[in-house]
Amino acid sequence: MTDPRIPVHGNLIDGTWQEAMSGELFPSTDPADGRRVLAAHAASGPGDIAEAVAAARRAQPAWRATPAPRRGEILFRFAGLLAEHKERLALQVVHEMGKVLAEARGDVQEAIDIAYLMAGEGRRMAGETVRSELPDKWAMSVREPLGVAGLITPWNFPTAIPMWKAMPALVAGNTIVLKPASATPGCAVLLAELLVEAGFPPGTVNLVTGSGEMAGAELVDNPDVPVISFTGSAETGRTIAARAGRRLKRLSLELGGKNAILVAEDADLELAVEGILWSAFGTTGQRCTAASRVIVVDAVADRLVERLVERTRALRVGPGIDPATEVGPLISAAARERTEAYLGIGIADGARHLCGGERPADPALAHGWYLTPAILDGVDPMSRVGQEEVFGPLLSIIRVPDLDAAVPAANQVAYGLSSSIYTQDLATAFRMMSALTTGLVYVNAGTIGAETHLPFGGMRASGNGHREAGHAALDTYTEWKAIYVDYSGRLQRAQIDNQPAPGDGAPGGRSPGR
Ligand code: UN1
Repeated sequence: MTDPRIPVHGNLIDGTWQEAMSGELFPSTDPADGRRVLAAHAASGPGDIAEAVAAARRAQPAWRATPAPRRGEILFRFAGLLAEHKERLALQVVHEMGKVLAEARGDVQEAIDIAYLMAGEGRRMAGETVRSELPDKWAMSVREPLGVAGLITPWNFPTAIPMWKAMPALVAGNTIVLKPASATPGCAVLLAELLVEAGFPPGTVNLVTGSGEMAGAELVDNPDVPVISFTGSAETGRTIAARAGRRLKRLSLELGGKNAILVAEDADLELAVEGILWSAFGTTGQRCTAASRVIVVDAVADRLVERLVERTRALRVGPGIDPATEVGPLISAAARERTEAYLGIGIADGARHLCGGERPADPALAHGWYLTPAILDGVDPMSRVGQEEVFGPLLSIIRVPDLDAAVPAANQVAYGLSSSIYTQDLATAFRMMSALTTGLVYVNAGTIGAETHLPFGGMRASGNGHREAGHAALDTYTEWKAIYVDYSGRLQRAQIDNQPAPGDGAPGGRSPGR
């Protein structure tokens, strides 16, 4: 990292770029070739976070006082800048995170979409106006920002997910401190530069890079950060929840998934194969929405599996930058080892190994974290590989006699993020839409590909009940204020002055004899 050709990036605090207090740096590397250092980033600690939070806190009253439509205009400008710089950002995503270029463009497009959506919220931000129960009294509700929002984001969508959080937080009048994943700080730096260029005032947007233990933890503990939004593993989510709970913080958690694709006897099997391949091995299986299980009825299982294996074997593994690549590297050596370990656990528990799970022999790929996409058949739904999140290119096939058996198999996991059903029968589709207990349900499409104007999130251990994206995202970053205006000129006592007279027989009225 002493190489002068390696760019060095600091933190954005109060509108200026500065190094970490420790003066230390950490490298970001290319998953396609682990030897390649892309940049050196500020290795921040509690002091840096405290400074960023203080700046965000100072900036918040003026930002809150800026009319929401004006705030929205800055988001709109930012969305335009993102679109203008889309290719540059996408290339950064490819080199830092490893996904293939087409998907990296999709990642940035998702950031653009949420920026435009939330820009519009600046002119909506709806509350309610309702009739008071008393005369000459007006009643309404408005959303209020919480203050400083702490955003802790993952590496798998290094532009989309930080913006899923930053855009609703900002348009609602909060200021932010973003702590991006330590694997993808460079993407966050580019985003921060564009946020500054768009015109967010100094202190409104702060970026602090570093590890979760050193920097993220302080954000969760800092008493001046009333709301934390985190996307990552369920394990880290639990730790954050315990710490944030002690301070009664608002907390939005977006955690793992163990998503299933159900295939009915009447499914269009070719379409199902396409959806399964894309959902299981797109982004190298590193989406919280990735399909990790296929639950197929016996009648079509052999045909489906045969076709799946054939197509999986033909998937091209390679660097994301190569347009021919379909499956890029995993994020790190540890992530590859984790997927390999789950393959071993599945085999040990009695599943049949059908294909994949090898480190490619091609010497050109020797220094990247590559693994060929793998399939296990005959997986017991209650076994470890049938239950635990892998976050890599490993698909488990679960065979069931019929759809009645498929539903409990799909639902009996700790997670509840996404699911899908392939069927050509309308009644089956509607039955499954109701029976599948996940926050996202797809019919005749895979488990991935959520759009930004609908709520995104999962049931059970996939989160803590909050949703990102859509109007629902505002719920994380605002609280309700109910306002009553009494212009009657006299004391009016709700629930007392509007009680039914005794004995008038109306509901709630007391009859004289009692
Ligand atoms: C994630 O996997 O963390 O629906 C987010 C999808 C994407 C977002 C995935 N739009 O797969």
